[in-house]
Amino acid sequence: MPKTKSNGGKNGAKPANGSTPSTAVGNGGEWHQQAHDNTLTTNQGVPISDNQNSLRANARGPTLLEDFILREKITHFDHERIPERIVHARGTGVHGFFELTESLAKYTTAKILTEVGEKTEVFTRFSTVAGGAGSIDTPRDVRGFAVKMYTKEGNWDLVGNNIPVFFIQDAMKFPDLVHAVKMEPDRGFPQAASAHDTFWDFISLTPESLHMIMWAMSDRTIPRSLRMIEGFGVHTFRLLNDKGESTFVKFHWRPKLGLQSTVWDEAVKLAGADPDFHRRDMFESISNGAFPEWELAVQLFTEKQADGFPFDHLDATKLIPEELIPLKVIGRMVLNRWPNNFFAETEQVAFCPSHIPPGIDFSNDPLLQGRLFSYLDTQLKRLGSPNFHQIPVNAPKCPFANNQRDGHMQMAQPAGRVNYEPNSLAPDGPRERATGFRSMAADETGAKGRIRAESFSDHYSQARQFFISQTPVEQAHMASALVFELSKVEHPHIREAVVSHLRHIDGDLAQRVATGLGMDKLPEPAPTTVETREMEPSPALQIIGKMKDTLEGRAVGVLVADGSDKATVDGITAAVKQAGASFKIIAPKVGEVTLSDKSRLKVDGQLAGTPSVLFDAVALVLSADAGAKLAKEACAVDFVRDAFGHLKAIAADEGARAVLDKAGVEKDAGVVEASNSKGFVQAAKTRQWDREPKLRTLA
Ligand code: HDE
Repeated sequence: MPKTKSNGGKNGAKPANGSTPSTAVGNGGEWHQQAHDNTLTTNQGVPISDNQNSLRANARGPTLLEDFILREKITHFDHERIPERIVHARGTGVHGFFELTESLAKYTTAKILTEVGEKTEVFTRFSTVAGGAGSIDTPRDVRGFAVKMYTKEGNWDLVGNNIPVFFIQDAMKFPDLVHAVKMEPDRGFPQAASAHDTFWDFISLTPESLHMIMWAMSDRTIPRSLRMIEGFGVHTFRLLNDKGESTFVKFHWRPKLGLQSTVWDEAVKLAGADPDFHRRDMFESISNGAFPEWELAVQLFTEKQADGFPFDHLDATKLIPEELIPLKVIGRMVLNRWPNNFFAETEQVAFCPSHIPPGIDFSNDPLLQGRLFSYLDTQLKRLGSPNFHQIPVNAPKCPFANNQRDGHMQMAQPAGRVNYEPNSLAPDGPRERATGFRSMAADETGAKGRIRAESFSDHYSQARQFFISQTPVEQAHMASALVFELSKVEHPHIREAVVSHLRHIDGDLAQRVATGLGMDKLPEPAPTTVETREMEPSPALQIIGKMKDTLEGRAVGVLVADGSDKATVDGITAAVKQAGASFKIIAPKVGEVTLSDKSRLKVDGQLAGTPSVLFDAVALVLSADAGAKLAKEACAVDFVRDAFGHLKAIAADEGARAVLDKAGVEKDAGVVEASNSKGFVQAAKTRQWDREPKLRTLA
């Protein structure tokens, strides 16, 4: 056999697109870009002459152990993965900044909350909870909303969710909750789904979870975009001022684009159409300079006020209604820079609720107290070293110094002989300061024990308040979500047990779910020691109430084909752009189409691979010929049928009528003439809720 040697990409060309020199650690722990002349090297800097072939005894002989280049490359590859997060494994991270607009100096010494106009760098990671790192973006699930703020006084990690309450009251139950929701241990499924027996079994036996279940069954858990979710610190925290006085605080992030969700059938189809829907949406927004923004708002209250609440502010299954303690907006967060490297940043970022600067402190919430332990522990497991704070995304951006030394992957090279304190040998070395972090000097009295406070025992009143605060559309979605989830539960006694809890929340809801589950009669109400209290509805708990009358940040799909009318296409795309939305041109084939005036238009997506679930509204501009042809194409008919079924605005011209007819589209306020671009934009700003009862049976 002749000796052959493929030279692969070794043709003297520049390295592959986007390939940049690796970052390296310089002396003193400073990170810098190494000078690089495009030579491929080993990790020891040895230039590599052949990256295609391993070292072999002869052309067809065995590979030699001597091949240190092969061994280094394969070994590194074998070790590329680190343990994924046990929860929140699937995430999307973005850099940005926080800017304070109103000072809280009266309440806290924390500079990030007192220096108005100051911009603080942040890294924010959004996540689903139950699925693995490679799972879909659109399951019905809570979204994590974790913000690392690199303040002048140390990192502050506000590790929250898009729902203001949690399933459980005590950290002791967290492993049980997570075991129950993740895939079942014998069969290894379902992935990223709560619709299975073990989850609902646990829930049915954990009445404190019912308030969170109401939120989880609402459309909050099927968001349209990570740019359109709220964030909540969930627990009560404390602010401490210079006199050592404490004020309780709850943190809220509110999206500038307003809230927006998908409908369930859409979320299901999105999972197939684009498993990375939310990550891609964020990536594209950042790439296009449409930077998502949130307001930071606080609810501030005193111990005395808290004592007067009809629930315990230390109980994470309760929220403080905005009607009781209004929100005060104090700043804004803008996300504007995509990470350079997903693994280095989004995967290795290590959030810990215990990371707080002076002037902020914890409350006694037993869930928070458990979290203060868990996150540091989990980072040690995942990142493998107590030096995880040296990874650039985790490192504070203010100076930090102490006498901690050594450990796996120590990157710093602290000079000198002093690594202890007190010392007399390094008078300039790090010393404690009176202005440093202090805990609230709280008096703690009472008997030690494994006790759940009596004030934590009302599990249904706020669940009811949430349900009765929703619009009828949202209530119907919740009831239908419960029917969907419980229909996947095999054990009838679990379904019944859940309905028995719903009876304490709302009789009508319980009946609708029972009917949806085909139950002959309602099960008895679950035993309880605390009767449900009637509370005033709180419209702030709705999604529909928090939608904005805008198309900003949304996306429109425009279906065209050869012969489409140019003026109509131009009219729609211009109106969409002017409304602050983006659009994509879709056609039966990629490349270009020839419009009515023979001009050519670039196509962004092929019809079969770009279904309407990817858009907030769609427009069809088709010649009579193209319309007749596409009426026979399942993907074109589905494009329209789904847009209609998902309650979206549809603009269509005369030629597109054949496709609309085939899809069974009936004229309503959301179906507009393609020439009426203004009307289309207006209709596209909302979903056509009135259409829904005509299309599907909701519980
Ligand atoms: Fe977490 N949670 N959690 N959690 N959590 C983790 O930490 C935990 C809870 C939240 O983007 C883990 O780094 C316990 C509430 C977010 O990297 C772990 C308890 C809230 C993220 C952990 C809770 C959250 C996590 C897994 C009950 C909303 C993702 C990987 C006591 C306020 C952060 C990791 C990121 C991640 C433990 C409850 C939010 C195991 C023990 C309540 C957003 O440490």
